[in-house]
Amino acid sequence: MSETVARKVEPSSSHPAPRRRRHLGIAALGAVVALAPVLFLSGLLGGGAVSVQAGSSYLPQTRTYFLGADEVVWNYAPAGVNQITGQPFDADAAVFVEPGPQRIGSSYLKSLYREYTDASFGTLKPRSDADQHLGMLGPVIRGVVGDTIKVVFRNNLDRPASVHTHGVFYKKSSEGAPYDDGTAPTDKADDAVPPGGTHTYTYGVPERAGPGPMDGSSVMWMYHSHTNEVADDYAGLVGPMVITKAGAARPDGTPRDVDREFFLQFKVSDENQSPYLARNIADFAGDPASVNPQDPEFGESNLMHSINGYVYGNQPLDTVTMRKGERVRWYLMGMGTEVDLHTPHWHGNTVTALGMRTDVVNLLPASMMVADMVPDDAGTWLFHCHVNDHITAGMLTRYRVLPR
Ligand SMILES: [Cu+2]
Repeated sequence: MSETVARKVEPSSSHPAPRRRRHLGIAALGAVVALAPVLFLSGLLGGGAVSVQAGSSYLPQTRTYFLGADEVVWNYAPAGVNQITGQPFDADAAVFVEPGPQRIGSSYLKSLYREYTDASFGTLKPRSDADQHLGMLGPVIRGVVGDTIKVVFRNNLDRPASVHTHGVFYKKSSEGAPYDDGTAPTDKADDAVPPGGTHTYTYGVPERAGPGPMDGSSVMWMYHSHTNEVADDYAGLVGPMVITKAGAARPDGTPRDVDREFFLQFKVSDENQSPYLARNIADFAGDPASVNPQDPEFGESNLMHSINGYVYGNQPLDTVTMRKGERVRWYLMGMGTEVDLHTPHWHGNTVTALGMRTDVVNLLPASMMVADMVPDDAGTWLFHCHVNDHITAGMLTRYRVLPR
């Protein structure tokens, strides 16, 4: 299939044509097993001695998450209007969100990670108010340096999938990625969990998975399916992970010196490369038989310039609300391909990131960025990718700072 997609009718001055537009776009905390109060854990998962902050009284735990990969119909624009302008979608926006005879519109079948209450995978764990902003992302998986994290993964999809994490310590049986690594078949059950299958991934959290010398009290990692990595990403199988310094965490693993955490993924979600493209055409286009998947205008309409799966400010504002003076930590991540160069910009307030004061940070595919904000300016503020083309295509949201 051609991956070359030309932009729909745009002045050549601003969009020289032809252009390559791959614009794509846990209590579960179940089993919490307190081990002995240790300052040093030896042989964690075979990873050798792990220092757990001399002087800390932190009791390392095993945190267990029940993670399903589910088929979900996701609407990138649930409000049905452009919530940045406060107006109905204009012609530029309609390309991406309005259904039509040869348009899928704003709803697509996706594969999403969702959290369940237990190993029966019969009951979804309700998302807390604090997690409502996650949108399309999987649940936040948390650990503290010294912990062990277990992810019990159930594949409810019709194709193989996996869980591959960044940052934490894993053996080959928990890497979640198939390639010729010379390992035995017993170490490959994690690579591609079959439809209906279950696999338990085990991760150590040594010091090298936690905050480094220049970090704050917590760092971000990500997890995603790595069985068919590109298609799995465009299907939507991605989520955030946070590791907090021992001695700096609340019992639930959140950093004590932070009042609110937000996790936002900037991605041009290319629905043309989703494994569900044919089904999405059949289910959502007005006249499926007339759709030509190679048509550049059709291709363009499926490039969803989204933040957590929302376009044109459709992320509910209530879910990204904080108070003046609170200690707010933003965890941002990129994903995707060469069009996924994003520069998230906060209006109204500043952050510190990488030790510097700024109000714009940089994201590339699979970048992870932590930015701390103590908002001093109340109001409803724009938060958007500063890449011009991405602004036009809807990669914008809002955040709200209430008075103290
Ligand atoms: Cu961008």
